Amino acid sequence: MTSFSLIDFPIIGDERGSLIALETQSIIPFDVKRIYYIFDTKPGVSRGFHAHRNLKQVMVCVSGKCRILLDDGKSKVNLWLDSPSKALLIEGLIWREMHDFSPDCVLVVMASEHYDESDYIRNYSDFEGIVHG
Ligand code: T46
Repeated sequence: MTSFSLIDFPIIGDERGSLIALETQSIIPFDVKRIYYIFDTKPGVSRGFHAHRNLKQVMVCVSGKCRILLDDGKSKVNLWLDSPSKALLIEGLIWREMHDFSPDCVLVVMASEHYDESDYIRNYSDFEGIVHG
């Protein structure tokens, strides 16, 4: 199963500017149970450094940008979330890190489950052990 992919949110634009509408099951491919956002990140701070056992998430920078590192245990990919219409879907066992937040970054995350600390794998060796069996 592909564990991450980019989603282009359709922009509804007119002479006044732009609007993006997100509906579950069509644009967001799961029922959203939780929304959180990360903002006012201090300079030089990185976040994440964990994987999830059973969680689907869509994340988008509605303002500013940040760099996301994704690691499936075999290879690592870096990508920038730098547009309100460019979202990232993560639905598998993926180690994620967020770096290089711009001062104006507001990273919005839509999640398929309520917050559950037991769903987190916060130790990289544990992550590798699970991925490689
Ligand atoms: C993820 C990345 C992209 C809550 O109480 N409820 C919540 O819904 C969340 C997300 C966090 N928290 C608490 C848990 C910690 O005490 O807020 C504190 C900071 O959470 P954390 O260190 O996990 O934050 P990040 O930025 O490292 O990771 C977050 C999400 O936790 C995670 O699921 O994928 O953003």
